[in-house]
Amino acid sequence: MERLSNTTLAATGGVAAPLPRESIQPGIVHLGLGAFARAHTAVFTENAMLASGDFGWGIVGVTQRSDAVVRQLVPQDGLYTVTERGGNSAPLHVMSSIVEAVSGRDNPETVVQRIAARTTSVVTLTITEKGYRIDPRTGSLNVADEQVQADLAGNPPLTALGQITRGIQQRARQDSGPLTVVSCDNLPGNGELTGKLVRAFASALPHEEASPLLAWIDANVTFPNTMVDRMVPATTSGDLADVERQLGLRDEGAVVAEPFMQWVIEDNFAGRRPRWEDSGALFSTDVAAWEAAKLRLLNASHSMLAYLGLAAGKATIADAVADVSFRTACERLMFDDVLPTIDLPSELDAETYCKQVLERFSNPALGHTTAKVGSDGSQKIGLRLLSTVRDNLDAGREPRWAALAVAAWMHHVATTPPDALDDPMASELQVLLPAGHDASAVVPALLARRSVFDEGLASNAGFVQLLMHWYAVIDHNGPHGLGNEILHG
Ligand code: CS2
Repeated sequence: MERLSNTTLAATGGVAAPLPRESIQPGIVHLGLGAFARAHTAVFTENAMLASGDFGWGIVGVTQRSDAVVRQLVPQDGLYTVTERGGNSAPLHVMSSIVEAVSGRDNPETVVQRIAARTTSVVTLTITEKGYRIDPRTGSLNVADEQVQADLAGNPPLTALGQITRGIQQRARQDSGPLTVVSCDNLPGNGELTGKLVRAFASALPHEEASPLLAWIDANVTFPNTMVDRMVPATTSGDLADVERQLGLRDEGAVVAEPFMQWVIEDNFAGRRPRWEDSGALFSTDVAAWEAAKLRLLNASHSMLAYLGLAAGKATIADAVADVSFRTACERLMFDDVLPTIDLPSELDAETYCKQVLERFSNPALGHTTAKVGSDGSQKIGLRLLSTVRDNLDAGREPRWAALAVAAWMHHVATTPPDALDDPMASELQVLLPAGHDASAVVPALLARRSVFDEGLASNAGFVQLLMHWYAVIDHNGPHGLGNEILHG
């Protein structure tokens, strides 16, 4: 079967790319060209170009560690398809907003040049939690990280923060004008955090480089906060075969997603920006509240379902939420533990939001695996669950349900074979684990991991007791006993 490309697509006369390709000019550099970016950020940008007629927002997409997406997209002239799965799905869509795909690992200097180009006014990023290289003890850039050190030493930068900061430095030298850096990862205050990390990188450079760079950043670069939302599972070979049948062409870069998508952005841009509001993005002054709601309600219950599901042998999130006890655990987490600790944005109604989240999890067509959502737990549980634990403990309440989710993560870590744990901290976690996997051994061992649990949490007797209780239930009672304890315990 022929590959999707400008020429083959025109020849099929079937599904068309709606954007006039020849008119699109690059305007955005996107770091982290994974499935999420192609199904979310790129879709908002493409639709904004279509709606506004301003075609100056073509995307230069950069891959981080692997060049797989570059190999998928380059032979296809950057074209790929988005397939929606579930009720109210739109028809297969051919996306044409990616004008160049660059391997950040193999061509870091090109990345710096693209960020520095006068035509670029926005850098967006979806590099996942671990891509930020945060030192959990300081909450700032981990300057002890080997790769960060190499980037600081002046090698062609391989970390995202190194690429952005070196790109900005080059921009300052070339006088390329203002830049807005838009983080689209599930981190509280993601824009503020990115600004802090960029400044930390710049400050760690030799003084004669650092001070003019920091001054230029203050005057020319902004870092708006955003909240992003769309469930995007990993594309399977079955998905590729489906697309091939519909399109009549082979698309190796295809992505699938739920129909729902949302983007809330702080309107704090240093220069030009796409008219994302024309494609449904919401510009808000209250992004922190949106982000907290999404992270602590949706992402937290997503993680909970992943680890409970993994303990009970459920392959997908839809299978896990179909279990009435697991669904109840999610409801209790959201209503009893999370909602009392956050202020919702005025546009959100708690009941409706939580109901909608559970409906979205139930989408059977999506095939979002518990393994995928459960990956990188060491990077996720602090943001998604431990903030809720802390806030409840501080208020004198028992974080019963958040503790269940954390215990389920511990059980996942303790029962997954060492080489199968999908987590950047896998080896550090494995080292801590005792030989057996019962509660009294595992819970204290993992609580000792200071980059995940701070001293206050690790020594809180009430929290430790909850973890021991839930861990033992998961480990001894089997899925049925666990369900009983959730529903009637
Ligand atoms: C998920 C998220 O994999 C995960 O950790 O919780 O990717 C989730 O699907 C998105 O944040 C939804 O917007």
